[in-house]
Amino acid sequence: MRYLTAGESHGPQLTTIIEGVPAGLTLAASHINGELARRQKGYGRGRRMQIEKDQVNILSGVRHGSTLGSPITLTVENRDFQHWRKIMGAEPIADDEEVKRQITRPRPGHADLNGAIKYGHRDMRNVLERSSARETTVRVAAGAVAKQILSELGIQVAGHVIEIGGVKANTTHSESLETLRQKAEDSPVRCLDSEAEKKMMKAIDDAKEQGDSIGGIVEVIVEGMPVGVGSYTQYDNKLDAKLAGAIMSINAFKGAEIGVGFEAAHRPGSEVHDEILWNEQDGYTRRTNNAGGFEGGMTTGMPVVVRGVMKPIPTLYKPLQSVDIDSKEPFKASIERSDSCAVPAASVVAEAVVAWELASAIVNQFGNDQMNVIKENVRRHRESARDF
Ligand code: EPS
Repeated sequence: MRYLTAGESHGPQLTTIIEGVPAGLTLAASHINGELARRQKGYGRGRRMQIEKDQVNILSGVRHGSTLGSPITLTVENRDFQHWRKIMGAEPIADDEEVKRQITRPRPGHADLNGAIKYGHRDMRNVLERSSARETTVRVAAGAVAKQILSELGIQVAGHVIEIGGVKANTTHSESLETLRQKAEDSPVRCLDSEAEKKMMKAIDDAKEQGDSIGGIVEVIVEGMPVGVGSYTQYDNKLDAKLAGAIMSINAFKGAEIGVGFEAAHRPGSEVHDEILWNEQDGYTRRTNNAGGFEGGMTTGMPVVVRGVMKPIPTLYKPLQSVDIDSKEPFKASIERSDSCAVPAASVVAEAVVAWELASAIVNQFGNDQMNVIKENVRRHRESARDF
């Protein structure tokens, strides 16, 4: 499966075209809209999210609630476009008409300067409109389709926030994935630890008051993956590597880890590797899950645990030092409306990109035309893996 996205943050709409989704998958706008709404929430979001009411239009590839196997086109309207028609319109403007809201003072940490140099844009709006995290809207839409594939195969995905602005959540929890999902859903910062939640909200308030922004860490957990998805045979077949790449592709993400991740550097092997057990009901299991569900680039059948770190959003109301690219004079960077913290929303994006990679790998490995065939192949594979 693959998909492309298109659209500018303040342009008319965002679009994704998804190819390779098997025929016969149950899919309705409601599956996607629920995910879009989750991404819009989260303490620390700015005013833009009060303008947008993200709703998907399914324009191809689905008929009577079921996928056809043909490309699926999904679009989401940018309501804010009505305020930006003149600035973001596709039509040429008259020579004597001034382009409004030009940006010539790049924001450190954003794509502004590098993108402007690369594409030769003197107005850096031409860069920021596409580099904006608004694009994650349709990545979440594509992820919702992937989640639907996983769900039909009995695979569940949940995400939560484990750190914001240096406030760490207690992550020793033993709830079921469903309880974890529900708790995260009920939290304004998608955090399971109610003490940490309050401190995170305070940290966001403080950052906002100071015109600053803060980042954090999100975690995605996936239960029910069959064993042996992905492969050790070639670098680009390693599924854990694809997950790391997917996490790093989310706007403002600077790192990814799987299982104990960087912590493995500090532990002896006896405290890292997960001992192997077998019982008749579950087949092979592990005493621990330090590997985060991966060995040799393949799933172990234990829960997949992926974390990603998001840097603070680079658009600051207390702007950092920059240079005006026209005058070359030192200036404070441009001030644009922004969020003071988007980590809770980013955890929904992280779920989407992880779901996408896992669903793609399953579809590739277990036959990719018809959902029923994939279901049957996965069922048989689970059975033979248990008795292996
Ligand atoms: C973003 C800036 C803000 C955010 C935006 C990402 O948008 P605006 O410039 O319109 O205020 O709200 O995020 C979204 C629009 C979204 O849907 O998540 C940026 O510069 O990356």
